[in-house]
Amino acid sequence: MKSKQATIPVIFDHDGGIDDILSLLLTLTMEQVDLKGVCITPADCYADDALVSSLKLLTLAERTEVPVAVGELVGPNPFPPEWRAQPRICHTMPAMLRINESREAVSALPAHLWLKQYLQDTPDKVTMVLTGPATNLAWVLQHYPALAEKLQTVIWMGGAITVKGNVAMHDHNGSAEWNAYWDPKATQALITSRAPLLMVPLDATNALPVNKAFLQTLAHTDTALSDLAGQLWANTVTAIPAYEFTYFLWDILATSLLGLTEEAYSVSEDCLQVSVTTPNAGQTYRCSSGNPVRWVSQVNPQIVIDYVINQFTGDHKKLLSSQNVNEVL
Ligand code: AGV
Ligand code: CA
Repeated sequence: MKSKQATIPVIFDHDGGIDDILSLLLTLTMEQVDLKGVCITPADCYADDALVSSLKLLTLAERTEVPVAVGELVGPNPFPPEWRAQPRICHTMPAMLRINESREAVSALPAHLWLKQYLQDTPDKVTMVLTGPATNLAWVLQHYPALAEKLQTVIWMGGAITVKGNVAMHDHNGSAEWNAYWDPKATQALITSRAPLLMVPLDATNALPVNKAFLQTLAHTDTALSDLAGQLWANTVTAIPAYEFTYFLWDILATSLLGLTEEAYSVSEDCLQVSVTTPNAGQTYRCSSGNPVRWVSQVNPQIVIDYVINQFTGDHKKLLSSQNVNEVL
């Protein structure tokens, strides 16, 4: 990864969950990130909600020229409707309702075709951050494998390699992570592709629960931006099934890799395989031969938490400085 000072062109493909929306907000606080486009995968959300929330945040950050493309490809294993409905809250909170979102840069193309076109046209390599299933990028890599050369790094939140998964379905043995399970063939296509992948699996994110201590620390920074983030996170504490802090910094960790220094995490490299059949569809497991894949195996939780809270405090940033947020909100 480039140094923190260099500009990183980034395409952000998310699936509209509350932490996906928080992750988009996080990228907008990063001065080194040059956001080139936002793709939406209609997985852990309903696409309309994800679109409105994305547009509101881009409007807030005065980045209304950033293209947003809505995905139309879907995986075979849908997310529970209760989870998909939950993120509507993101654009229904007063602070978000007050933002009059611009629709000027909504793409007429579905996300997979917009992404193909962007990669074909760009002379420069781009980093992708995927915080949902890899369906859009997998389609591009399957139909246009040479476009892998346009990718600097693909950071993907997904998979569970040496730990148990988080899928609890009647026909599943619990070994898969949800983003990998939603579209197991896309997961397989990504992992076996020539794309320079850096996976962020549950192995890494399990060390980062969104607990009361984290929310309390964020709340005490007491800025307009940290309040917006804290209110979004507050809506996750009733996440089904546990009703208490079952959320983790899943997508947030993946996004933070754009800004974290290497002391914050360690990377392993292994050959990985993906199951595409029951009862372990979407399981990502190590094997003895195949394509080596880099994955984040450990994090220093305190460094990650300090980084995230500092970004959301916002008073040292030009974009989304506390003052700016107060004016817009
Ligand atoms: O498996 C983690 C992924 C992340 O991309 N998502 C949520 C994050 O956006 C699926 C998920 C797992 N458990 C969930 C999830 C829960 N309790 N509620 C909503 N989504
Ligand atoms: Ca997600």
